[in-house]
Amino acid sequence: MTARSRIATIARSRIAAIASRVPLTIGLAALSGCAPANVGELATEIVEAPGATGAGFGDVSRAIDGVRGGGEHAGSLDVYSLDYRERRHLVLGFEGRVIVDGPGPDLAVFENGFRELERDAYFMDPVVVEVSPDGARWLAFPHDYVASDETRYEPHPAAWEGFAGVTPVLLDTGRGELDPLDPRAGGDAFDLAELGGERADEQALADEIRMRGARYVRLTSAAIVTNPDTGAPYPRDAVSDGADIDGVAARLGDPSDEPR
Ligand SMILES: [Ca+2]
Ligand SMILES: [Ca+2]
Repeated sequence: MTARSRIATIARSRIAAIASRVPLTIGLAALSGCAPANVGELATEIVEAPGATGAGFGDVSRAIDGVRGGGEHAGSLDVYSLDYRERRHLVLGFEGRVIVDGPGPDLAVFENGFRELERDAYFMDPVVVEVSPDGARWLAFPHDYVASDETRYEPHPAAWEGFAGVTPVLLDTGRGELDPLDPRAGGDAFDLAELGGERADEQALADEIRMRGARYVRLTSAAIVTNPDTGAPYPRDAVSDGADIDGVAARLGDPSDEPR
């Protein structure tokens, strides 16, 4: 048994021990009380993971097994790593449920970027995030690299508007009750309300997703996506080798033929 799983086992048995001492009435009161329920639920379905090996950072189950954020200054190792060769993207789903548009962010992506201690910079693997109602038609959340020189890599989250993989992850789903969509969870949040595009078909797809929900999320390292402002792939950190996905969470609902 690894140290980590031993700790998890101890934690579970301790929770069980505490729970067994709590009078049932208090438990029921807590359930029906004022504490807001977590609204963000983790993606638990692997839809596409080309190049996954099943071992180490090629083990795609690490993208659906909970989020183990390393905090402001460290990256999680509980991640599935994309690369620029075979593991070019990852598609996750919600086992038939759909992401719905509610107040504020509806989706959060947890990668493993962190703030460096030695210099004023972040280590990041920027990610383009797309959603789809059917796995065939995709629409990216608006994103824009706004560095003064877009041919050079800028190691600050502010330069990467609308990308995932740029904000440290504070959430650890193994402890506590923090909503994955709470800003205190860290990671990068997205709002279906902001979907759109310049073309009519993009607008129509955005409207459809807002009305009926999105079934799938596709994550692609920005370094293999073309920046329309330069015509070249987005620049990357010299030592980056692809985004590392710890998990994805979303506000979910059941699919419906009726507009929401
Ligand atoms: Ca929203
Ligand atoms: Ca994980």
